[in-house]
Amino acid sequence: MKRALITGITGQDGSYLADFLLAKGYEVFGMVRRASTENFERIEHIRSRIHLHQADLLDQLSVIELLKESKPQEVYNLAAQSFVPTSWTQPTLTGEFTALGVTKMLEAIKLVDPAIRFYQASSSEMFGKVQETPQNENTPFYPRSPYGVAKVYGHFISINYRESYNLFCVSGILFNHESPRRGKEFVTRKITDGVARIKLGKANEVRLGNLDAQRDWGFAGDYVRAMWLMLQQHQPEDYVIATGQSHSVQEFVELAFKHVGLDWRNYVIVDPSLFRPAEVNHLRGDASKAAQKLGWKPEIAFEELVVKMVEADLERVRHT
Ligand code: NAP
Ligand code: G4F
Repeated sequence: MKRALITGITGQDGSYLADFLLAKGYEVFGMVRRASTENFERIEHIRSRIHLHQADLLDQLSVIELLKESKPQEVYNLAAQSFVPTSWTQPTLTGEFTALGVTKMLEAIKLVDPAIRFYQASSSEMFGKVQETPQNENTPFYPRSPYGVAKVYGHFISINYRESYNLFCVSGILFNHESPRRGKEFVTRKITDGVARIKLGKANEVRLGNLDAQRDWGFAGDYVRAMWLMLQQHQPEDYVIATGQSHSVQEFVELAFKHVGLDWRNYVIVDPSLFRPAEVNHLRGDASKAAQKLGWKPEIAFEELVVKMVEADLERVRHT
């Protein structure tokens, strides 16, 4: 039985990846940080089938001990301060988690078992002020937030440990991916949660920022499959994972409201306080390398994703 360790298992991607690896027959270990109240909502359904260990990416010794205890063959490093706006209000903390945390994990792997295969959660946010469209593995980075800058560090330190110590490190440069398990502060989930609450009479409006921003949105369940595929290859390489199509925030809003028979213009308020100090205006990925080498392609299209998220929020809000 293969053993995998997931950091960030309580997050959106960590929970889908745990589902995926369990279905593949893996023994799954998850790193969780101590909190005064448990935050295991997304993994409640598999709690009895996974092993949770306390450690923190900020604490080197705890990461080393975690690898010694769990003895994984594969490590998926998904833990990060992942919300872009918070990276402006907590820039050094974001750097500690999202950038230096990667080095702590790589150092632990080098020390405990250099044969471990390592996946780093890189991000399309690294392309920021895009230098070409669509973006592929060779597109230069131009991050526009402290989060994006931290992810560039994590990306290059993974490449550096691959080249310096011959570790099996891969980075998945993932474009935005969403699901009913997405955190409610991210724009897609904020919209679908708002639509559900408005439709069911529990809210009158939803306040949003820049409706013109465009993203290449896919489904998180499809994207965790790509993470696993990257670690099964003979050579460690980096891959862009994306749908190849982008849509504006406004298009997402229109579809979500239309699905419940409402006109979005009656409910959406544009709030200038939600605009960012520096915006990433337009992202669109070219995942042809992943299609060719991994045989990966997304299975859920944009419209289906919007409907899936609205329906899940309607169901949840109805029962709360
Ligand atoms: P998420 O839902 O925000 O989950 C982040 C996870 O990281 C949570 O489990 C969180 O634990 C954990 N974490 C944060 N700081 C930690 C620390 N110091 N020690 C231990 N655990 C810590 O993020 P996601 O959407 O699943 O994304 C997963 C990864 O992919 C992140 O690295 C993100 O930056 C990256 N990424 C995401 C996307 C996307 O569109 N979703 C695209 C590209 C890259 P708590 O539950 O305790 O807070
Ligand atoms: O949903 P968002 O907060 O995601 P963002 O900033 O693209 O970051 C996500 O994707 C990255 C991959 O590219 C990940 F690395 C990162 O961890 C995270 O998962 O915002 C999307 C867009 C932005 O342009 C933002 O300005 O939506 C715009 N937006 C408009 N109104 C809003 C809002 N974003 C949020 N969060 N809240 C709003 O009210």
